[in-house]
Amino acid sequence: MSEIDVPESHPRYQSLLTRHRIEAGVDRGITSRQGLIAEGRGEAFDYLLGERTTPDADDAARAAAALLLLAERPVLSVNGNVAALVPGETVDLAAAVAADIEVNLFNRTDDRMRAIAAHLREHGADEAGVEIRGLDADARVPGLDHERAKVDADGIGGADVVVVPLEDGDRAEALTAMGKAEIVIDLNPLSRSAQTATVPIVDNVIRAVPNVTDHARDLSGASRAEREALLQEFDAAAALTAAENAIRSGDLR
Ligand code: PTJ
Repeated sequence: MSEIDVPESHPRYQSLLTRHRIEAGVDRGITSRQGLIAEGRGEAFDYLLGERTTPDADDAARAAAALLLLAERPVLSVNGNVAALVPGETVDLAAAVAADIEVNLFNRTDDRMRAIAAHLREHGADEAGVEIRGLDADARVPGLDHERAKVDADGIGGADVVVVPLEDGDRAEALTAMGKAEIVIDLNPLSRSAQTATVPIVDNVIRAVPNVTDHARDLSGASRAEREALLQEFDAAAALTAAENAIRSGDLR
């Protein structure tokens, strides 16, 4: 048995675990109620994908790992859904690629910012030497007129590569305009964020984050040239088309 009293062999195990984590996130003041709706939207795409990491999503995860290892100042952006679904896994990824984590919320409140930072610390951020940012909010992303514009100057503000999971919005485009590269994790290949990403990963964040970590560990001994070659070979437009085709031909059973 696991945290949801359902055996891991249950055919809907992953989906039930995901729902449970989101519900618990809302109860703890980490996830917004809109996060429940966002989860439902994601689940529909995941259902059509067969709730699996496709080979194309796996290639994207490897390219993302290469990009993070090439980065000088990588930052993983975390919202209320990501904090509820993959807190420990996000800390593990940050540690594997020497990234900071920054809490960045669409429905920003001081209470939620603090609750999420505390939740990430409970999942080992301090022990792993991972910095949790976002509370200073002493810089702005130009061109955004909502709360996601608030960033830390020494976090997302100064980053060269930003991981943007689970967000159908205009921030990825605004970050590109600032000269940053983005890795977007989103189950909808047509979301605005996925469409503008340097590396879009069309996969459930619950599978994608640990997968990028595995690739990063695997690439830890690779040379700069090898990492650059991986990135060069990656074709974002082709990856998005492959994901869309997989979803459109997906099975509804
Ligand atoms: O915590 P906050 O205040 O920052 O708010 C976070 C949410 C997620 C509520 C907010 O960003 C939002 O409303 O997002 P959207 O516009 O619903 O976009 C969420 C995107 O993530 C959609 O394209 C979904 O398909 C996708 N998605 C949902 N669940 C998952 C997912 N992608 C990957 N893994 C998931 N588990």
